[in-house]
Amino acid sequence: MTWIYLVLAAVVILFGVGVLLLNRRRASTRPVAPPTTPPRVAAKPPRPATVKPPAPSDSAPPAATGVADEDVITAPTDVVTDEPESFVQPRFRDRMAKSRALLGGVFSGVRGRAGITDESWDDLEQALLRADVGVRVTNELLNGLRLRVKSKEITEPAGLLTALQADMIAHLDGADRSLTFEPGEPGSPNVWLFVGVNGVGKTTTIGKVGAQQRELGRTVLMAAGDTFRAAAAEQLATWAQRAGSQLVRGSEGGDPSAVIFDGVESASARNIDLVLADTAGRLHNKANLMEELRKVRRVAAKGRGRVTEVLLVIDATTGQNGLTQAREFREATDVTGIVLTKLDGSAKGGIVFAIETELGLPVKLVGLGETIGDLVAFEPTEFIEALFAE
Ligand SMILES: Nc1nc2c(ncn2[C@@H]2O[C@H](COP(=O)(O)OP(=O)(O)O)[C@@H](O)[C@H]2O)c(=O)[nH]1
Ligand SMILES: [Mg+2]
Repeated sequence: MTWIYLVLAAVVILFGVGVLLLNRRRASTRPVAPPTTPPRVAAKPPRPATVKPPAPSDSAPPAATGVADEDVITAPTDVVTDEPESFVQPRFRDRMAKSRALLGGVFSGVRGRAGITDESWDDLEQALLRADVGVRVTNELLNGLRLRVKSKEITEPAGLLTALQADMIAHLDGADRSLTFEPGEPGSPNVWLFVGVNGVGKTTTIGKVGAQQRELGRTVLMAAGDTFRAAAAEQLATWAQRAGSQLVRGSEGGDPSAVIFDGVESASARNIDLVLADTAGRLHNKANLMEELRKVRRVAAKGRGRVTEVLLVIDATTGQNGLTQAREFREATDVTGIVLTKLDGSAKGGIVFAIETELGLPVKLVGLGETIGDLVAFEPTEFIEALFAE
């Protein structure tokens, strides 16, 4: 008889274990909603994705050539719970000493004269041109002021400088500088693409933007589309960790479009709000690079992703050279805005005028340093006041 009891007991235990396992499995396949206010947990490094090198394809986007499941770079990490490092944003006036040094001396020279003389006009013209404001805008600004001096509306050097400051602000005012984020269906992430030549600060900017967007309560995935060097993905991985974001990366030399495609798919599957897509700033030749970018753009919007920003990153220290590069990028992709980096290290802050006038694109963000908080929204009034500050 005892053996009957033993068998019965075994059956009951097995049944209990079965029910337990079943419940577990159900719980683990349940989709996890993205946290609206992310819970505080200790920072943990994003687990690097296991990667299968994508099939080489230079002529068409992977989706168009039918990316087989096994070609897709394996999905990244757990749902984001990590918070970004905390940060403080600098003010323009704290970081623009170089531009101010260039203009400030000239302004005080002009102010120190008894009246408005030919030298005053020459000094102002020289200073604006040296600050890279550009010939066109410099002429526009000074011609307007000349008329007002002629009509005796302005009679004093101090008045001239006040008017110049106001005109410079007015010149930049009114542009839409907001970053477009369209809340939509769950599983349909916004994609912001970052383009620009090598070394301008794309990867660093993505890190900073990621941290800011996480602060706004959005979940973020970074896609390491710069497959040109392995170190580029490493660098982005570090930023993803600091910014509390997920990461999708491919293999060195792999197809950038495939990485970005997979980034968007991963984000979509995990209801992540925003994909920040990094790209390479150089390829074997310029035509190649531009074709690559067109492809990346197409592929990013292929699935459920919506490309709502294409941000062209320009290094402020390169002055007018940056403008020539910018024109090529604008022709290759539909750029929606400019990120002007390294304004802290540049005396050529006037490039903002040249960019907006020559390219017809708004400067949306400005880099004021190398740390995670050193990216600010572009504010014309604060910017110009920083240039004129004593
Ligand atoms: N001073 C300063 N340095 C910056 C800024 N943005 C980026 N950098 C530096 O510029 C260098 C190149 O940046 P990176 O993001 O790798 O450029 P990428 O090649 O375009 O991705 C790095 O040393 C960054 O720290 C900025 O706003 N100010
Ligand atoms: Mg980079």
